[in-house]
Amino acid sequence: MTEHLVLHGFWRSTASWRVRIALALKGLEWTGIAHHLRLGEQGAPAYLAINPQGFVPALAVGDDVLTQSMAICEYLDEVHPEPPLLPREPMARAKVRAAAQVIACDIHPVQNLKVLKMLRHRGLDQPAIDAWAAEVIESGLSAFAGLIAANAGPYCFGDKVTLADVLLVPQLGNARRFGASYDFGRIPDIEAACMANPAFAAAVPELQPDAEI
Ligand SMILES: N[C@@H](CCC(=O)N[C@@H](CS)C(=O)NCC(=O)O)C(=O)O
Repeated sequence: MTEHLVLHGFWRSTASWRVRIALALKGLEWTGIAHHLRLGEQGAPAYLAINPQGFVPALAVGDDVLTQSMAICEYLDEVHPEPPLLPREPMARAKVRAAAQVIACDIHPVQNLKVLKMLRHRGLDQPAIDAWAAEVIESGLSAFAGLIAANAGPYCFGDKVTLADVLLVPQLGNARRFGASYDFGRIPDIEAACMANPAFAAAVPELQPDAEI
């Protein structure tokens, strides 16, 4: 029996967006609970009891709770193996994880809301903060493009969607928000290929019930 899945997220959170894509790729039903990040709801005691980091997403699986979007995506992939998000072969698997981690570990944490707020508290004005985020995103995505350059398309790693695509598409949403360029190598073509997939199309922020547009 599949346990009930509840996604704690926020429409514009790219880490929540990753999980929405993974859930849709796996064809899983879920319900959502929105935590408004700009209003600071991620810091409410009731939510900190769910995720002491005060970050979305968190995925409740029955009575259990998972945090960290990459761990959640990999959990979903292990419990619902089709279609796979990671290749079986260890070298190929490690390369997909490495590309995904460029975004999850090296780009996103340096430009997430918490860090941008810290910059504001240290005196940076909004244009300087946006420029910080854009610089981090552009240098990271340029490296990401180099890492996958030799692979065939239409996706990051050939003709199957992987975790790298699941991480890339939301990060491009953040690139647009901060006015960062992402016209590096195959990246725009990969986004177009992903967005033709209904799972990616359904996961976009603008279609979420808590969207403010
Ligand atoms: N490494 C975490 C990052 C989660 C994260 O940074 N979430 C952001 C939204 S995308 C958040 O909740 N920010 C709230 C804040 O910075 O206060 C993951 O992948 O789940």
